[in-house]
Amino acid sequence: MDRITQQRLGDPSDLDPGLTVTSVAASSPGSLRVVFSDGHESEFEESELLREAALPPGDHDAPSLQLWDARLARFPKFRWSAAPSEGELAGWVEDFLRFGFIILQGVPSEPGQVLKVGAQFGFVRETNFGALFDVRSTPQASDLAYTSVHLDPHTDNPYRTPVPGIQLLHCLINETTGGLSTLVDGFAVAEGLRREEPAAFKILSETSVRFRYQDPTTELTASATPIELDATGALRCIHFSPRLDFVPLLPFERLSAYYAARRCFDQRLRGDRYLIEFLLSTGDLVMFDNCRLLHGRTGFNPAEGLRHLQGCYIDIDGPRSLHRVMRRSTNGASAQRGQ
Ligand SMILES: O=C(O)CCC(=O)C(=O)O
Repeated sequence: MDRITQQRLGDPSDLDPGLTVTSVAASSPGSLRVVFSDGHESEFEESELLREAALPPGDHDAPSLQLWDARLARFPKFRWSAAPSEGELAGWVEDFLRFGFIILQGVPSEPGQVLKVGAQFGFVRETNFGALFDVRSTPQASDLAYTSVHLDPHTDNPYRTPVPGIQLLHCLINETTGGLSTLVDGFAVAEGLRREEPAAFKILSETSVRFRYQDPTTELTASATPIELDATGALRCIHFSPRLDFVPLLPFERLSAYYAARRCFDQRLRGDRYLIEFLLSTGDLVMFDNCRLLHGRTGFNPAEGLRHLQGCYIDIDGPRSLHRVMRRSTNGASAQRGQ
């Protein structure tokens, strides 16, 4: 093991498969001396071995997810600052990891500001739409987001590999009476489906559908199950965009079952039980996990005035890394104080 990088210098596959531990003895308080059958001896911290052995797979050190529905009483909303204190930033990140979104208020309504907020949490992910994209109603739009129509809850860019992890939308101006933002906790909806309609849940987690995007210079396509699970059966990512999915040719019965399941999921995503609706006013910014939450908006009338948001994507692991690094400095400070 390299002491500085904490990375292994040797490959475990090169060890003798018959290698065993021949003795373990306490060498000093809290330390163990382990002798192996090839004669190698090593010193281990007892607490480190126990901590490592107890780790469950996945994001064990992130705050637990708090699944929510339309009854969500307190929106995770904060006053934005260009130079937040460590405590403020920790609060933003923790609520983001718990609820899958946060709303930041008081972000200066200047073009490009969304990139500065994105950079506070991680690395901006550029796509064919640019590092930053303008969400406003335009003629000849390349995406329905750039019109004034109502958008049902969807995850962004399911045709991209990997999908953008986190999306930020910053309101520069909204002079219309419509254009309300909507969010749904896709994980809460999927867990509800797993409990109440297990056959629908199963088919949506086993049937790959194709998503496609094309414009004059770009053609992207990717396949994914609408509900993606990890090896343990836990939810990993929702891939759902009612305007972009193409279902493969399947035996009739399976296709009918798939469509029934899709309808059931979609009705729950759009229904009053799970959906929250709110107005993004000038200076408000919403940041959400594009693997867990679905977003949309109500339609608006551009004749009433301007509605202009700017958006960007950042990688999914930025806030998770930030959370660990901040905990590391808190733990370090406690250790230094002898706690
Ligand atoms: O206009 C909005 O509020 C959302 C637009 C949207 O869905 C998107 O940019 O992905």
